[in-house]
Amino acid sequence: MNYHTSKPETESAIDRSIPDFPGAEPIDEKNYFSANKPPPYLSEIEDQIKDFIEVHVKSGKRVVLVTSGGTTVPLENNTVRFIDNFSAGTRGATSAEYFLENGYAVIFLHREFSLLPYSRHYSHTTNCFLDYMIEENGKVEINPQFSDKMLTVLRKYNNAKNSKSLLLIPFTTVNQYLFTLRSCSTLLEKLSTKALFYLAAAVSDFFLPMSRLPQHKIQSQATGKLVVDLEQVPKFLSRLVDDWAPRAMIVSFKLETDDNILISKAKGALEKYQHQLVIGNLLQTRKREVVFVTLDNEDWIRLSDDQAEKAMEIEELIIPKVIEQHDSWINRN
Ligand code: 9Z3
Repeated sequence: MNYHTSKPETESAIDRSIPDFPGAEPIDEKNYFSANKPPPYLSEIEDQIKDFIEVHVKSGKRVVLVTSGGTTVPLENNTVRFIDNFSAGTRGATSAEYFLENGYAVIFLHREFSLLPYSRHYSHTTNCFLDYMIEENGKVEINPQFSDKMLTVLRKYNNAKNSKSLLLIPFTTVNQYLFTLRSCSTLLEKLSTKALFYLAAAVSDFFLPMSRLPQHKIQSQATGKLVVDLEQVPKFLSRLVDDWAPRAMIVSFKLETDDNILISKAKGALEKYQHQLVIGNLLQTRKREVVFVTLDNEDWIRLSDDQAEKAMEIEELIIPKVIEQHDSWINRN
C-alpha cells in the first residue's frame, strides 16, 4: 500500500493568512480627516507646540515626540462604553525621562491619566503616595526612607520644568490621537532632521467612524447580542514618513504576543513604511527585552539577571542606542 489516507492535502487548503493592511494613501488621509471631527481644543494645542518648538529652535536642543499609552475607541458619542487596551504608558513615560536626561526636549503625547515622566514614580503604584509621608510635630514630612530617591527625581523634574524641556499633550480617543499626531508632526517638520519620533503608544487598529457612532448609550438588544462592526484605522505611519515629517527620524514599536512572528512583522513594517527603525517587543517580556530591527539587522537588548534584580529599567539601555542612530541620521542627512 503506497498511499496514506491520514495525510492532509495541504495544497488545496484554504489560505487563511490575512494580507497586511496597506499604508494610508493621501486619499485615505483626506477621507479620514474630513469624515471625523477634530477635537475642539486642537488649535490651542497647536499654539503650545509652536511655542515649544520656538523655544528649542533657540535652545538648539533636539526635540523628540514620544507617544505613550493606549487609545480608546468610543462605542457611543455620549460615551458610556469604549474599547481600550492594556498600555499604562510605562514605556513612554520612562523613555521620556531618559531622553530628557540625554539633552532632548520632549513632547509627551500621552493618554490622559496614564503614567507621566517623573510623577510615575509615585502614581499608579500599589503604594499609596501618602505612604511616602509621615507626621512630625504636627507637620507632614517625607519619610526619610524614601527621601534620597525622591530628591533625585525632584531635581530631574525641576530641571525639565525650568528649562521648559517637557511639554505634556493629552489624548483619550484614537481620533484625538490621530488629529493631534498629525498637528504635532507637521509642526515638528520645521526642525528637519533634529526631530525624532518615538511612537510607543498602543494605538487601536479598529474604530467606529463618527458617521456610525450612536448619539446615546446603546440599549439592551432584543436579540440578546451586541454586534459591533468596526473599521480599520488607516495606517497613518506612511503619511507621517512620506508627507507630515519626511526629514525627521522615525522609530515605531511593534507589539506581538507570538514570538514566531515578531521579527517578520517588524521587517514588514519597515518595508512598508520605509522609516528608520522598528523596536519589537512581546507583551509578555516587554520590560526585560526588546529587539532593534532594521532591514539587514536584528539587535536584541536584554536586561541581565543582575540588572533586572537591581530594578534597572530597560529604557536606560534603549534610549542611548536610539540617540546613536539619531546622531547618524542627522550626520547622513
Ligand atoms: C509598544 O509596543 C510599547 O512598547 C508597549 C508598552 C505598548 C508594549 P506599556 O505601556 O507597554 O509600557 O505597558 N507600543 C506600540 C504598540 C503598537 O500598537 N504598535 C503598532 C503595531 O504593533 C505599530 S505602530 O502594529
